[in-house]
Amino acid sequence: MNKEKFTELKNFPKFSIDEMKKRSLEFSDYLKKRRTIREYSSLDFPIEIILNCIDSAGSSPSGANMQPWHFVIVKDTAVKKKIREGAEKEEREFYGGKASDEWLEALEQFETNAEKPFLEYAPYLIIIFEEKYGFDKEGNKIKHYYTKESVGIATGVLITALHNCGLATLTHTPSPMNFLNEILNRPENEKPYLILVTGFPKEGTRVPNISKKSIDEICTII
Ligand code: IYR
Repeated sequence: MNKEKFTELKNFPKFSIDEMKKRSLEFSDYLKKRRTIREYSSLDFPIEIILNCIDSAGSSPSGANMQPWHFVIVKDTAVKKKIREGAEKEEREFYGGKASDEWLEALEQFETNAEKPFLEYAPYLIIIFEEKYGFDKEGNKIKHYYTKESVGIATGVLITALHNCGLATLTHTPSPMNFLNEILNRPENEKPYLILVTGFPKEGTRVPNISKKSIDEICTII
C-alpha cells in the first residue's frame, strides 16, 4: 500500500498561557539541578529506564530525518574495564603533554586527571556514535546530513531525559576515540561521538563551585 506523504497533525500538546509559564519555570528549575557528576555509586537500576531515555533521544529532529545516531549501552564489567583502559591511555597523553597549558589551566577548576575509574564502576556507559553515512537495503551508501548537529541534539535530549528520571551523567570525550569501534565492534561508518556515563552520584560526592551565565548574558532580543 502506498503511504500518503502528509498526514494531519494529531496529539500536539496545547496549554493555556498560564500553564505555559508554569511549565517553562518548573522545567528550568528542575534542569538547573543537573550537575556533571564524576564519582558514581555502583548501585544498579533497570536498563529499561535507559532504553526509555534513548527512545526519547531517538525522537530528536535530524538532517533529512536520517537519524544518524547509534547508542551502545555497556553494562558488562569486562567491557567497561577495556573502555577505561583505552580512555586512560589517551588521557595520559592528553595530560602528559598533548594538551596546551591554556587548556590545562581551564580544566584546573574541575580537578580532572587521566584516572577514569567511573568508566569501570558506574553501572552503565552509553556510547553515542555518529553515523557519518548510512546504507540502503541493497547495501549502497546513503548520504547523511548535518550529522554533528543531529547527534548533538539527540545527546542533549538524552542527558535531559536521564536527568528527568533522577540519573546523573558525565559527558566524557577521550580523544581520539576510535578504540571504541574496536572494543564495541561497530562499523566504520560510525564515529564515536561521546561516552555518556550514567548512574547515581556517589554518597558524599563533591562538585566544582561553578556558575552558569545569566539569561541577559546568553540571550539578545531584537
Ligand atoms: N578529556 C579529558 C579532558 C577534559 C576536557 C574538557 I574540554 C573537559 O570539559 C573536561 C575534561 C578528561 O576527561 O579528563
